[in-house]
Amino acid sequence: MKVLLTGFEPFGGYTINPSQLLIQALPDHYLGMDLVKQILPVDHQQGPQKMLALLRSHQPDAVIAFGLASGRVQISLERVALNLLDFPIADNAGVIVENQPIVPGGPAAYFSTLPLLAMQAALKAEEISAEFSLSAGAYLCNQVFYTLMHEIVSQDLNTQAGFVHLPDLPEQTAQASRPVPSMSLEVQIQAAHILVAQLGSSN
Ligand code: PCA
Repeated sequence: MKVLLTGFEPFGGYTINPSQLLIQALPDHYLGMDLVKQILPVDHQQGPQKMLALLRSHQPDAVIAFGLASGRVQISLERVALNLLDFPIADNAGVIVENQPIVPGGPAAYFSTLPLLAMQAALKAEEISAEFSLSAGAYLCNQVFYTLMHEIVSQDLNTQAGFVHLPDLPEQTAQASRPVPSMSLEVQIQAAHILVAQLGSSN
């Protein structure tokens, strides 16, 4: 089984992104699976293009895309990708896209096909708190998530796929003027292993 795992480069004034550090820390092989690990640019053109190129060149059996959602308290298992670009801040190319579809005329939304129930239960069993989320936002993470699901459905691929948002790392929040929740990289890396181990489960 081949699994594509992606993270994002830093954006929005941060110098680090937990999803990048997490991807870099994961092994190349785990539980008999080959893990293809890649970092995506926070760029409304290059980010989705790179995801599509990776899908086409590696033809993975499963994809878990990771990104940072600053302020989230738990590992957030995203349920749905929306056909909407409405950036709260500029991407790393300096572009803000407002109130546009990702795929004009495309479906309003796609559901994750990852085994989210099994993933949440497995995380909780290891005392890592995890929630379901009904919004991956309207920025790059949602754009890459929607692009990924749209390609799988349009090409009729048999690929399990979805998106997971991560909390900030403690070092990202230390200088904040108000309290911001965080989760250590060590726990986030453990969570990623648990999520990968659940691939192939049916729910
Ligand atoms: N988080 C952003 C984009 C890159 C990332 O790590 C988002 O939630 O859209």
